[in-house]
Amino acid sequence: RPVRVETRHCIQVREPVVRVSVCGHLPLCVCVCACELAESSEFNESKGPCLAFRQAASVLKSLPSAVHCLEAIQGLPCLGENTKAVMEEILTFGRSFKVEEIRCDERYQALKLFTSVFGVGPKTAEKWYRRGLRSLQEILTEPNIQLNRMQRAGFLYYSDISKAVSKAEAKALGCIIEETVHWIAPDATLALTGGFRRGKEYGHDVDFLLTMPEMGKEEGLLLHVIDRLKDQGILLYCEYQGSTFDVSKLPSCRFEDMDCFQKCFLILRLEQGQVEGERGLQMDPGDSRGWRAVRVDLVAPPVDCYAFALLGWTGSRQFGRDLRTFAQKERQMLLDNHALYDKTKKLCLLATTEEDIFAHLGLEYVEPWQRNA
Ligand code: TTP
Ligand code: MN
Ligand code: MN
Ligand code: MN
Repeated sequence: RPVRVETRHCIQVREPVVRVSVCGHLPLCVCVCACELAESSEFNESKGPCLAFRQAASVLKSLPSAVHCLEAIQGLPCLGENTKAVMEEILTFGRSFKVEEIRCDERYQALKLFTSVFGVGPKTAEKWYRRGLRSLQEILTEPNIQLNRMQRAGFLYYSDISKAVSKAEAKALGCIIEETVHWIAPDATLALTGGFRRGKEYGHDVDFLLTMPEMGKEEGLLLHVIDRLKDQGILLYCEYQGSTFDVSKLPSCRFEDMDCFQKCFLILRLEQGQVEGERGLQMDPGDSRGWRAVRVDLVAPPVDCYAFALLGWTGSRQFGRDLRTFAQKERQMLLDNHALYDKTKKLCLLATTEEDIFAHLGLEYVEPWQRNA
């Protein structure tokens, strides 16, 4: 399958490289390094380098074949000096000393560990590190640490929610959510978004978008869904955010991934018997509980924002970033999860489907599975 890297338009349409062994595949190996460098830059609050490494990682991920020399990557976009240096190290020594140094760094290790807890961001992680804390156990036993509700849930379900969610598990959750939503509102529209809509085999959570055919009817919908999940005894944790949506605001490109729709970040209890192919099987050897905790995100935009929300929440993050950059740089348009604003015409362009949005942008439609940038 072809990989299309459109340098002219800033958008890189990339395909996932599946089933390649990391060590035997130089671009992927460097891709992993670039991800670690991005993460390390993020911990150091170096936003520019962080984005540059993420972009480099994304381009490398899309290369379909082996790279045996630096010349082979000449002309490819987004591969800066730092990334090339890593690649050169790997080509010469079979390893990158720069990346190995980062991997061994005490601060990097601690921040990576702490931010792996649901509800813990780089700021909190840094605070704990500065207090001399290094392990999760130390955090739990340190008397002066106040965990918020989200972090307490993060620790409580740590082993479950740090385990990848499989496609079968996502499907089982889809059935539960669908039944719950349609029990409350039979005419509600429900869509799977996030990584699983992009065809990924595994994810860190399962994302859903729901809306009502009539504007305004979606108000209060999530609260009902949450209540119903609680009644079924499967709601382990819920962080609800009401809508702060303001129609009069122009799309903002500084928003990054945030939007103003009502949403909730959940932890649900999934019975192993509900997962296809796992009936009678144990999810985890030595674990006979018969259930696991799974992270689920629900978002409920008003119907006129549905297509934009679907595009935004389908991701990937990098694909969304590329698309917004393209809209702004090449089309003088502002795109976010709510709307598409044409700065030249000074109006918002309406869309009921993702196809409409790509058409407004003058782009060929990109299938969800091609958005794994
Ligand atoms: P994620 O669930 O974080 O990521 P993912 O589904 O692509 O991958 P994973 O397997 O790790 O779950 O977010 C899904 C998409 O939603 C992502 O492209 C970014 C977008 N998003 C928003 O638009 N707004 C938000 O507030 C959040 C949290 C995510
Ligand atoms: Mn997800
Ligand atoms: Mn994620
Ligand atoms: Mn999510």
